Parts: sequence; structure tokens; C-alpha cells
Amino acid sequence: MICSHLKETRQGFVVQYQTRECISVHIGQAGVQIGNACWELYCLEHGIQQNGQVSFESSGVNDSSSTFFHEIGSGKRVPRAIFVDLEPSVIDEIRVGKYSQLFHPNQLISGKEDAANNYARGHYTVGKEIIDSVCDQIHKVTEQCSGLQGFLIFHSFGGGTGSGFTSLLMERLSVDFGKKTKLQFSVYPAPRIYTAVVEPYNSVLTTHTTLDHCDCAFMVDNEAIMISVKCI
Ligand SMILES: Nc1nc2c(ncn2[C@@H]2O[C@H](COP(=O)(O)OP(=O)(O)OP(=O)(O)O)[C@@H](O)[C@H]2O)c(=O)[nH]1
Ligand SMILES: [Mg+2]
Repeated sequence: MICSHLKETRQGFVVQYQTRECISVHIGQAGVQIGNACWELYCLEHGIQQNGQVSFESSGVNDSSSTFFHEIGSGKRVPRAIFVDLEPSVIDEIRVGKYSQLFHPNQLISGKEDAANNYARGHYTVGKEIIDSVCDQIHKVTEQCSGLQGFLIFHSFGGGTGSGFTSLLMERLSVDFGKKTKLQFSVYPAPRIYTAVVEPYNSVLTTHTTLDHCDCAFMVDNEAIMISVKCI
């Protein structure tokens, strides 16, 4: 079913537009922490409060938030997002954080042990145990979309989850949603701020696997980010 909305322009014309939803998937520590910061900004941008309710001043002004937020019965906006990590501590910060009420608990998926900076653990062993529940949840989020545009994947190249699990998920998304666009936002490892010496290996392995599945990748150099942050 294609869902379309009527919207009045500043000139007074009524135009019909179709919702084109984007689903964000935040993977591993870097991906989840980026997501935590991003969703706070999206909420501020669209006048959405920490509990998902639209603040009085912005209600009814525009409906562009529907690309990123799903509106449920009570008028609450729920992010079209899924957070995944193979260990719980980073996602627990969202569960108890300021925006804990914004997300449905099923959107926050964590395992018991991480991939220990090991691509193979993220892709073949620990990651494999959690992939089906992640895909099920993604399917549930897609069912709430009327014209899905594609997926935004946030992760690091260097972590075991960020590299191994991301490539596994990209393969699955290609099988399940063949033609949908997949954009990656990847934290590129920098020699001076490594957390593990194997990060370059993880990066090569994940690049090799995802090359066929990703439509466009936006890479952020971690050292450059660090320099920018220090300058602010
Ligand atoms: N810019 C930025 N980089 C991060 C952040 N968290 C981790 N990193 C970088 O990500 C890489 C490590 O990957 P993580 O995302 O921590 O690892 P993971 O995906 O959780 O995988 P495992 O812990 O091995 O299961 C290193 O290069 C870190 O510098 C973050 O919040 N911001
Ligand atoms: Mg981790």
C-alpha cells in the first residue's frame, strides 16, 4: 500500500507527497554511540520530546519527520531505528538514558559477549546467534513503512561487531530487500587512536565482504574527528 499525504505549501497550494522512509541500523559501540547522539539531534530538529511526544510549538507544522519517525496511536513518534551490539553495556546506556522512553525495548538488541575485536567472531560465531532476531526486528520496522527508501548503517571498521556483524547483516539485507539502497556511515580506524592492533585487518575484511552490497559509503577518519572535536 502506498501511503500519501496532503500538505499545504507556503504559497497556499495543496500538494500530495508520498512518505519515503529510511531505517537506521546502529551496530557495535561506535555505531550505537553515534546513534545516541544523532537521534537526540533528530528529535530537536523535529520538535520531538524525550518521550516521543511532539512539542506543542511544532505540532502540525510539518510532517517531514515521518521519514525517520513512525507515529503510533497516542501521537507518539518512534524512531525507525535499530541498535545492535553483541555485548550489553553500550546499549544499556540508552536503556537508562534520557531518551530511554523514545525507543521500544525491541529496538535495542544486545547479546551477552562481544566480538573481542575479532571479525570472525562478529561474522561467523557470536554474530550468527543474534542475526535472526535482528533481521526479524528489521522486518517488523519495514512493515510500518509505506514506501521504504533504504537503510542507513552506522558502524566502525575496526571493531569485531562493527566489521564482522555489519558485513553479515549487509549480506542478509541484500537477500531480503534486494533493490533497497544501503548507505554506510563508517568510522575509519586511525593509527594514533587504535583500540586494537587488528583494526586494519578487520577493515580490509569488512570492505571486501560489503563491497558488493553497499551503494554508497561515507567514511569518517577518526583522527580527523578527534582533531575537530579538540578545536571546538
Ligand atoms: N568516533 C568514534 N569512534 C569510536 C567510538 N566508539 C568506538 N570507536 C572506534 O571504533 C573502533 C573500535 O570499534 P568498536 O565500535 O568499539 O567495536 P565494536 O563494533 O563494539 O566491536 P567489538 O567490541 O569488538 O565487539 C576504534 O577505532 C574506536 O576508536 C565513538 O563513539 N566514536
Ligand atoms: Mg564493542
